[in-house]
Amino acid sequence: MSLRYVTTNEGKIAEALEYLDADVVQFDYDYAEIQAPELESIAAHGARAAFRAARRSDTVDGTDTPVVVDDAGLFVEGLDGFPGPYSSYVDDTLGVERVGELAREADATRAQFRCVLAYCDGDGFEATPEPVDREARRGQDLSADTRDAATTDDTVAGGELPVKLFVGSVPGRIVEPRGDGGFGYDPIFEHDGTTLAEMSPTEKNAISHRGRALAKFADWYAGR
Ligand code: ITT
Repeated sequence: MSLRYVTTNEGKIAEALEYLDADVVQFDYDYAEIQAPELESIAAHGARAAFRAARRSDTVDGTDTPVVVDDAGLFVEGLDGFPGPYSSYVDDTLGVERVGELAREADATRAQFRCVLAYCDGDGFEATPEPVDREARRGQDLSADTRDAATTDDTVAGGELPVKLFVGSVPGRIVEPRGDGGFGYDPIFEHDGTTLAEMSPTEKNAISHRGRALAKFADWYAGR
């Protein structure tokens, strides 16, 4: 059965294909990202929304198609984790080079990249406890969660759709842009003297946040 990799970013698909021999297809579904301080909640929420959208769009032989959402972010330590879960918005507004300048001007160049993969197939399995900071989300869109829990079509016995999370991270530092490969923040993120944009896709996968999360996911998925 094919696996839908939920992203609008083709760079992510290219990296994912190196790990997953399953029949992976890109599911270009731009799910509304909730505002939350950690990637885990955003990815889990996205996986449930994407699974429901995939189920609406087609059901192969009466079997639901599994989905995996990939949410990533750059966390600059000396800037309190900025841009973190807002990396996409900040890329679109300030731009990657400006983020690099801000970090260097503040002499805050230690950083890490994090990636969270969230898997959902509509079946019951031992889900990952999902950290949700209710305080931070007070007044935000809690209604979606309430609706999820209340709609029988979206639930399995015992609660809302289970989601399994796989996390990967890589430490590094922010430098002046170098290299033409990769995408997003790759040119300003250096690991062991080389920016991610200077690495081949295989070299990046071997050390990257996504590669680490994908390796864990591929292991688990092979046994499923
Ligand atoms: P989707 O949400 O559709 O998957 P996106 O590119 O917006 O696409 P994210 O929200 O996960 O994906 O990414 C947040 C930002 O971080 C965005 O600007 C990406 O380009 C960037 N990013 C994600 N993974 C990256 C990686 O491996 N290397 C460099 N930048 C990355």
